[in-house]
Amino acid sequence: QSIETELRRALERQEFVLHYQPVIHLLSGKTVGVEALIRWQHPEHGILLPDEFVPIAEECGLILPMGRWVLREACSQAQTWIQAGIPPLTVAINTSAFEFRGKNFVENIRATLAETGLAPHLLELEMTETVLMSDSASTNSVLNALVDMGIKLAIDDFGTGYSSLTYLRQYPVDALKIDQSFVRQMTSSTDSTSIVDAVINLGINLKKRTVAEGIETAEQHALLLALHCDEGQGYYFSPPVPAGEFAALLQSGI
Ligand code: G
Ligand code: G
Ligand code: MN
Ligand code: NA
Repeated sequence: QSIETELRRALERQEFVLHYQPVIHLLSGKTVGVEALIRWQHPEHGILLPDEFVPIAEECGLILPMGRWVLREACSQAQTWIQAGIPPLTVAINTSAFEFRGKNFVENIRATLAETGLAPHLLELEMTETVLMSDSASTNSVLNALVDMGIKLAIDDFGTGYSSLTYLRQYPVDALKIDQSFVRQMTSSTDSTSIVDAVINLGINLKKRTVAEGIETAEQHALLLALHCDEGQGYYFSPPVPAGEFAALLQSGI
């Protein structure tokens, strides 16, 4: 059977799960957020990563129901943590450009927030530069509707797309997520260090939060702190973990 059929069935059988990676405020060391990342618990192949099935879901349109599931699951989990007494964390979800263009995208988010009770300012949507490059009146109105609702917007993999900086002026973005390729090369390549430094300064001047991705070493952590990067995530702090392990992770004071 086709992978498309399998994907459809996996949605029905609830074989998808979200793993959560903490986002740390670098100066205080406190966990201030969490990024939700989808995984497929395949009955035969074990845990599959999104690169193996998200592109297929985008091709066949299943990304729309999948995205709605991710949104509801992440908001509901974030609200569950709040009710358990964990200090409120911003929950970031990855949104595909296809979802942005889908009908009822904004209304579905509004309904999901109402249903789960999560405060809008605790939801952050991560989108790639591609979404912003489509430069249409509808992109603008969708983003403004989200911001009016109080939702946060972040540009994922910043620096790897077309990198026209025009959209930073045009769209109400809150945060820049510095791609892990720059972070990885930072301590060996002065060019990468310069790029990271420039992005952080762009963030400071435009009053946007900067979040470094893929921090793996103490050296990278120290350098980002010295460059005044606001937040970071990566294996140095914690890999993405199942929801059940996340509370323990916070208590251990990563
Ligand atoms: O850890 P990782 O293998 O989870 O993520 C790989 C890629 O998959 C990343 O580029 C991430 O943005 C994307 N991704 C992870 N979770 C989701 C999701 O729920 N929806 C979409 N559209 N993309 C996701
Ligand atoms: O594209 P996006 O930034 O959403 O994807 C994040 C991806 O990076 C996920 O696949 C996640 O599992 C992975 N990831 C998170 N932290 C690290 C890290 O420290 N090192 C590496 N190599 N990957 C990481
Ligand atoms: Mn992301
Ligand atoms: Na990224």
